[in-house]
Amino acid sequence: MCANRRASLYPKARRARLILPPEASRIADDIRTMRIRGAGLIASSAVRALQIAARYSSARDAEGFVNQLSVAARVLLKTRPTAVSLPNGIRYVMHRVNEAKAKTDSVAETKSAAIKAADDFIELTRTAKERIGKIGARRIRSGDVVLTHCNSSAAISILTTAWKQGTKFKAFCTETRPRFQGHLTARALASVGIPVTLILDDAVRYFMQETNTVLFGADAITANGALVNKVGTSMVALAAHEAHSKVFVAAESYKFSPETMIGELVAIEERNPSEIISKEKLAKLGRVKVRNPSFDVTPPEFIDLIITEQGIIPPLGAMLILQDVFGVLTPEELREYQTYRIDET
Ligand code: RUB
Repeated sequence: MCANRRASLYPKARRARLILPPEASRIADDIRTMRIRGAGLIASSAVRALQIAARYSSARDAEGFVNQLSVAARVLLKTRPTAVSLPNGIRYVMHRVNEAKAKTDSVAETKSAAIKAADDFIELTRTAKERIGKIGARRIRSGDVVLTHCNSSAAISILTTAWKQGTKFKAFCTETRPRFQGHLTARALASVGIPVTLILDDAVRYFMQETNTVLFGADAITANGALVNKVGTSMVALAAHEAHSKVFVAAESYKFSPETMIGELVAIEERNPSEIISKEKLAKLGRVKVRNPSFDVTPPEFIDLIITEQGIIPPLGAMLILQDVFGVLTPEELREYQTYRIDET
């Protein structure tokens, strides 16, 4: 039996368990099933799982170690397709592992480079969110009415920081169907005392007349400054544009997509229709198809500012962040980035 044939006999999750140590495999499952969700947490959790795989590796030389880790990286990359922070986190670690391997054959040294890189990335995600909170809080003013969509820890960091600094404002949170992540945002904002009103996604344009600021998180920012975020974001941004409300995006620099510098598109995840309607109810509708994209793309024209941990940029400044984080890609680096792409795994 050839290797491919044997592999295809295992269901996906079971195969992942064979490649990743159990603790890491659980993290992969949690990302896949959205027990772990939100682009920032997806990235730091996947990197944590990669670190666990590094620790458990029984490879005898640096090359074997890197090969094992690359296989683990590929499994993790497949867990969710849209959050660019995930491949960027994996690349952050693998780039440093490859650099270490270029200098030494020692498996111990290569392993410790992997463990350190993972710790560094996780720390980066923590400090970036804190900085975004501080930088973004300056853009929220007393009397503002801020509308949020979905559940972004970076956006929450801005609003809770502003509130704790004494800025008095109100918030509208959309429910964010079909998975109601807006409830999480409403709870987080209300828990620090912010007056919150939960609204239907469909009521956004109705309430836009009372709103002066819209704040989104990001799953990805493209080279031209477009935002990929929870489905519905572009409709909210369109309503804000029409009403002349400000649109801010909170996005850590590792959410900027390097592939889009060379014209690639960000993959949009389509989830199971059962999140929208049960099989039984659907059957009663007759011959009806259901589609459930989880994200959409908001053009840069509808965005006023992107708040990153490096400072605030207009959407057309996205390239500055990309060049700062990734540099101008040499053909060799480009090959390495493309190794850790979601859709090629
Ligand atoms: C979550 C979502 C969030 C971004 C940013 O979608 O769209 O706005 O991921 O979140 P899902 P954060 O629930 O499908 O993962 O700022 O926490 O990284």
